[in-house]
Amino acid sequence: HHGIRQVLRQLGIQDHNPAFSTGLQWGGEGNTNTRTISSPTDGKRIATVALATADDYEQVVRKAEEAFKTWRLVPAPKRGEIVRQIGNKLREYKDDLGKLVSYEMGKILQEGLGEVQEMIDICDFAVGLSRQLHGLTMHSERPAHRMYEQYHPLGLVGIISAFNFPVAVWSWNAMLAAVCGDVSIWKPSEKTPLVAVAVQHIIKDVLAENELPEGIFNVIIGDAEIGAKMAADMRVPLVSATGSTRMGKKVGEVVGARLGKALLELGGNNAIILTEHADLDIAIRAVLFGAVGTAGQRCTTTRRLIIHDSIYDDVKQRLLAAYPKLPIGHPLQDGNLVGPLIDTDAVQSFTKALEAVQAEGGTLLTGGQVLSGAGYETGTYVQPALVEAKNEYHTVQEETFAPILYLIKYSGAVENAIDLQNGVRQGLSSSIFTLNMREAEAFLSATGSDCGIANVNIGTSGAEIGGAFGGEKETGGGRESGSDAWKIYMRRQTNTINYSTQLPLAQGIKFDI
Ligand code: UN1
Repeated sequence: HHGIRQVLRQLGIQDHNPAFSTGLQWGGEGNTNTRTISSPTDGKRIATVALATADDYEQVVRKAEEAFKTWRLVPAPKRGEIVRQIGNKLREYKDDLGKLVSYEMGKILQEGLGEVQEMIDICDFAVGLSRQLHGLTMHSERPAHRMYEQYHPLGLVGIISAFNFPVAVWSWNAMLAAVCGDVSIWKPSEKTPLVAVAVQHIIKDVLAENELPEGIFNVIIGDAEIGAKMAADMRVPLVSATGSTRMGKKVGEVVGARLGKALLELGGNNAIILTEHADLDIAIRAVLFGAVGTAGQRCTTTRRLIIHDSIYDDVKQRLLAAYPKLPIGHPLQDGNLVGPLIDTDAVQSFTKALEAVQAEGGTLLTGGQVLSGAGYETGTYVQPALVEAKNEYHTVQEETFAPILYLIKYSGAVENAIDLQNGVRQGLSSSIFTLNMREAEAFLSATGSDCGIANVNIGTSGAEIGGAFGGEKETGGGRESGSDAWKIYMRRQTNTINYSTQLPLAQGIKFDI
């Protein structure tokens, strides 16, 4: 069925998989604590993984510390060469990895392949970056003095990734960290560890072919306790965590208490504004991809649609026509656009949010059912929901990681829509559809969207890797992927050099003995 056994074999997934890898070695095979991974698509058991112990964690950190001593001395462009080889191997395995992402996580194959493409793209980006880890030079105020800044490798980077992008978000962190001279320890989501095992097999081959030491890229499979260890560990100067705001607050607090660096990419409550000047033909397509793509389980998923009252009924009718026609089913089956939710807990959150929003006065327009019958036996497939609601409803203020789109009406000027869009605790992605230049520029201005991502005539999801990715407020403030996001993976040093025969002091201070 869908050739999944063949894919697992190609990717080196065993029936029982080890708990950790220090790059060249696997370990923790015999651990008694294990987890069975079943596909949300058909409920079938895929394989088991062992869960790491506290001792395993220690072993991984020790190997990583050792490897850092070597890796930081490898010239950055040579580190880029290793990342180039990883990118090439990912190209070779793109089909298999895409299928495994799809089967283990539940996103449709096109999106699984897209996720692997994001990994390939960030590898290319990181290779170029490996020759561009630039600092600035400044003019010293003192004669015969030179001043400049440089970036040095930081050390061990902990990467906690989420189930919804089980490999791409890790690669944004790990590939940048690698060219920056850092070593990484990856804790994948315990819901999607197999694709991490698969990627680690690929990395392991590249490390072995290049006779690199143990410990440059590590993976450790465990529950929240392993994440908590990493957050508290002084030996890990940077912890990058993707997931819920609840999780991020805990990680941020613990890392902050030891004054480590935390890169947080947490919840979103992303809105699209449709003004009276929107090109609705492209807007509706963007809304559909944003709201039901990945079954509403992206952190960039469109959760709120803020619609001008003059076009409200038209938009509502168009969505009401499209929603019942959504092809929902097995994500590896051609033609399906909506796969399952990750598990039945997620289905429960979906159902509960719909009950709650209706109790607050919202109107369920369509969808909301948990699907049953042939092909839907797992109880993880749902009919995406459209709900008429008010922005201030408690339920609308929360991120429910499921396909619920709230329709919210505004009247008057675009500023009213922007107020609604900003009127939530999260600040990841935002978008406006308008052909009116004044509206678009107002949305992008200092009094416009308060999000880390603000798009015009493009939806909230599907960002390119070349830009910095992340958001403000409860989204956590971190920036990953493109632009100058690499800087957080390095330590910055300002250097002033005196080549004169005098010792002039800055600020003209006289201190003669
Ligand atoms: C996420 O959901 O954590 O912009 C990342 C997007 C994707 C990445 C999403 N490129 O939707």
